[in-house]
Amino acid sequence: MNAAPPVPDPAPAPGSAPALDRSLKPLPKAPVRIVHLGLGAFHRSHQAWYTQHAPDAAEWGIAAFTGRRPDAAEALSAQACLYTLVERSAGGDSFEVIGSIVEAIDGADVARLCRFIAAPETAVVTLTITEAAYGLAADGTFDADAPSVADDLRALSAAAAPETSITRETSASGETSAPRGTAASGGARVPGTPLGRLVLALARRRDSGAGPIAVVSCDNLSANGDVARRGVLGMAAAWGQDLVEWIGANVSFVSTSVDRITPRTTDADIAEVAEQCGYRDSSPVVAEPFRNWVLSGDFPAGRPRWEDAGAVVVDDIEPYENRKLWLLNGSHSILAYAGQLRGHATVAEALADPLCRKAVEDFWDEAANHLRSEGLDIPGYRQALLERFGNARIAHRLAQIAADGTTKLRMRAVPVLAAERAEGRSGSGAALMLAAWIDYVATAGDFQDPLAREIRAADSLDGAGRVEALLRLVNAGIAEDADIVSLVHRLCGSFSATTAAPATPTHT
Ligand code: CS2
Repeated sequence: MNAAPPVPDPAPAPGSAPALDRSLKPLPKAPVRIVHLGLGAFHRSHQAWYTQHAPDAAEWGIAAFTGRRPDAAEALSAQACLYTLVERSAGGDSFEVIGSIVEAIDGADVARLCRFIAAPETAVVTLTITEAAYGLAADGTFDADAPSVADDLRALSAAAAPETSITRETSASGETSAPRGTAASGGARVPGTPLGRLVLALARRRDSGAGPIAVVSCDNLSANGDVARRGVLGMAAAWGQDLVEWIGANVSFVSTSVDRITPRTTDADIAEVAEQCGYRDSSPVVAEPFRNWVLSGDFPAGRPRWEDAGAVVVDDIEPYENRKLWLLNGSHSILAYAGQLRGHATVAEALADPLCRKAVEDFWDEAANHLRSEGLDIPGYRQALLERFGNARIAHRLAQIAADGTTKLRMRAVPVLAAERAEGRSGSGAALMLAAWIDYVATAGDFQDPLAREIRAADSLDGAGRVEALLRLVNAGIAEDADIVSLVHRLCGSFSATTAAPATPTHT
């Protein structure tokens, strides 16, 4: 079997373009050995790319499940799960068909998820479920009271009861099927969160005797493997101590740092693929040429040789993770909030604004004080980021990055702020990121955040009380420090559209 990247036939005349899957020679599909939760553009530009480029790709197919909606699975399934990766550099685009995803499935199809995870061939579960989906409270502990988590805890506890049909069905045949958000036939509700679904499927794996497995978080969280473990064990407690113990002994939680800028696909991208490749692809994905994957942890049932495709396996992931989370994601958040306040729409536009650029550089200086491990090459990393962010052909929308601010700022601003203050400095660069977010939520008509309701309530207060209430949603510790509250309060208003930029303006 050969899972090497397929090569399209010569392009047909524009206008009569066949669908992508029809224009390729039929491809052998690798057997499913990886299950992915969170089928979105980033998974397709990153883990699916690494899997396709591993030398043993022919042995490792991915069954990818969507999150909230079935759309991505339907679109991909309609073209045999093949899609085009458009690698977009400042100089031009190149195109590659990716075939490592072999099944694309609606996340609500928990029966299929249970079947795949209970199969002994399945060795790895990867996750891109977003930072907000790990069920963490502002203090980093598992938040059993969050409404979607509480629903799933009830669902899992009901499913674990021997008399419920969900248990009978999953243990007898591997089938646990119910329409989205409704009860399974015997009355037990199917979990709706990714981790709730994963716990149900892990219970099935335990019952089937398929043995140990690795869960690999690919979300932008520090110590994401530990966070995933906390979330999974928190959910599993509702099922019972026996499952908690089985997971403790059989599930390895791998931490990773993932990197590849992947803006949302636009209609223009779809049209470009049709024109350049000569076939119709409803679901291409656009990404920058740069990619990076650092992994740390055990794979008890094996994994593809991702390191031969450029992934890096390390014993201590923390320095890499912090470098990426603080320097890349942290500055992304500054640009997202400050940039939109200044009227910009994309990362490249915001970076070209001297006021935003200065905020980024100041924050980087602070973060660099705490990135001291050997080999991190912070100057080189910063320079590369300026080039990556400056790639204006990648229209990376600030509105996309601005989502889920409470969860993201907890990882991106708070650790640098705390580390700076612990060394006797103000941490004003990190505080400015928080201030920009506070100004942004006041002006943004609509934004996505797991705590959107609480943000609206806090935002209705005034003055320092408002700042304190908003900071509390990010991290209780910073809200309780009067000096930090007053620093952030003073920095609010720094990015109003009329604030004068330093010399050499490039922005109108
Ligand atoms: C971004 C990330 O949306 C965001 O929060 O900061 O998605 C970022 O583009 C990726 O982590 C790049 O690897």
